[in-house]
Amino acid sequence: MVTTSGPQAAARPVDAVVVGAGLSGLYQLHRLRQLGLTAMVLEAGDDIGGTWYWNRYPGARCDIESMSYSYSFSPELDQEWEWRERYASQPEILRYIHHVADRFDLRGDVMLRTRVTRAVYDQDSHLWHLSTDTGLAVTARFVILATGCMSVPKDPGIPGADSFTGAVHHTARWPREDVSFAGKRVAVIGTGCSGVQAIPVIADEAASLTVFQRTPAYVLPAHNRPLRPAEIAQLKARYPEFRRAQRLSRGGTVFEPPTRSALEADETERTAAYEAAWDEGFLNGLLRTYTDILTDEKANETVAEFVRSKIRSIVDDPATAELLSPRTYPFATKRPCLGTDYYATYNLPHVSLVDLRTTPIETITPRGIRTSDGEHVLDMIVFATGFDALTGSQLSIDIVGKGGVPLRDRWAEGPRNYLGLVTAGFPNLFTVLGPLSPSVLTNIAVSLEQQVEWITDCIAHLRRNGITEIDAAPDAEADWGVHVAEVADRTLYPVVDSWYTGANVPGKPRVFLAYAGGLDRYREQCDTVARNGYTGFLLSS
Ligand code: N01
Repeated sequence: MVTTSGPQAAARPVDAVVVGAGLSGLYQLHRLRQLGLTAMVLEAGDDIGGTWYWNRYPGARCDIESMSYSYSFSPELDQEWEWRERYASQPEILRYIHHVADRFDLRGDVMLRTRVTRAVYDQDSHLWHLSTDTGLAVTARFVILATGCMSVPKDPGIPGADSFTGAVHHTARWPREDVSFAGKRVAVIGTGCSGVQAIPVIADEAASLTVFQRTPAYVLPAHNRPLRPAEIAQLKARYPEFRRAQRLSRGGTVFEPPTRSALEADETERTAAYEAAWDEGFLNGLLRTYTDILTDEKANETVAEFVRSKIRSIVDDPATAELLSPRTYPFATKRPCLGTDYYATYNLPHVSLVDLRTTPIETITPRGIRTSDGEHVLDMIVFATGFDALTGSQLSIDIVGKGGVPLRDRWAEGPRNYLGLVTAGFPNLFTVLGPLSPSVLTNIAVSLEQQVEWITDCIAHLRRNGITEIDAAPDAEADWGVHVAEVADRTLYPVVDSWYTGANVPGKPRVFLAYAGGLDRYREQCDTVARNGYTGFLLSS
């Protein structure tokens, strides 16, 4: 009954199609196979790796420690893979993903260079019909969107971009071949995590680097270094226990939760706590010093000012230090960044900073970038301008559910789904790391395993019980949306324009896009739903 057709049709039928061959998609394939399902992964890129395939810009590196940011499902894999650095570089993570694909023999079911363009649900047969840009058509009972939370680069929308005669690159679509900056006048537009990682590396080689900044980031030092054999051995010895702790944790990383408000501590104590966190070099180190950094503006301001004091102590020119100091939004309400030598880079004589708040870009010209202050002549422009996050990758596929309703219409006022997993009217279509789930607020390596395992168990349950369709009940979906918003409203997140709220993309509905209640609570809710027979879902045979 389940068939593939079209010019490059695969010979075998599939029960499930997974879209995307990144960390989520590959693990989903592995689990579906273990269940005895036939599954195929359709991947737009010409190799596996997802985020770590596309984001190969200079300096790209994970900002969660390597021994935490990796699959936990195989104790053997944990023991045999040896991470080299505290924070793994993009090439090292890509090597790891290739190793996993080989070790679990996953490549045979991955179809590369195949972008899913349309998915239409047939209500009578309970099957999804997928079309791709190669002409391949696939029919499957289940579709799992493992399309990533940051996979559609945002159009920076700067006029004249096509007229530039030099080289143009986007950090999220970096070419596979080496890009040389030697002797070049380079511009970077954007100072989010991608720009922050690329800027010091580009500055190392370029003749000149001009950074065009609209909003400064809070950048914490990574203190990256090679891992010592003894510490690797030590963690490997207790990996099972460590992995368990990660799974039960709030955000997928293991730490001692804070117990006090920042406002209960005096300034000396607070500064000591912040200094210790700064010296440790964890992305969320400062966030974890006190309980209320993300919920109380006054508490938050104590950290924000601490970071500003660090910027002033590193950057020689006080005017530049001030421009680099975030003042328009609370700490961590836009994602903080982990950097290496980021602020010190601005002390280099060939590096300059353009503040787009006072001198906005008017246009890109054939020779460079013109701001209200004049033209900057350039050889290369690097866009580090971010993504249409969380919903972009799903809405870039023309998904049509029950009654011919397009997902784009269903989500016209923001994403709707139940548990971040299934949207009502789009049965048998699951999402991993999608909107309204913990995803981007957690260590996604842990989050994706939780969701993939839940989806796999759910599909197993459906098959065991002869159920052909699972859909989200509209009232359960509505309640989940309310819950996600309520939890977000207890924090400072929603007040800020960021990609978390969709505000970085013109015309995108302004909704807080992730579940801020914690992975531990989220897991508990998902497990309870499953244990009680998939409450809130509509099951039909
Ligand atoms: O994108 P961003 P990113 N003119 O949206 C500016 C993950 N990540 O690719 O803030 C001028 O954060 C924009 O300015 P503003 C991580 O989750 C992880 O850097 O909109 N400027 C901002 O400065 C991260 O948060 C790692 O005012 C324009 C920047 O471009 C997420 O990906 C590494 C502009 C965009 O920052 C996204 O990070 C890298 C315009 N027209 C990324 N448009 C890890 O380490 C945008 N900007 C795992």
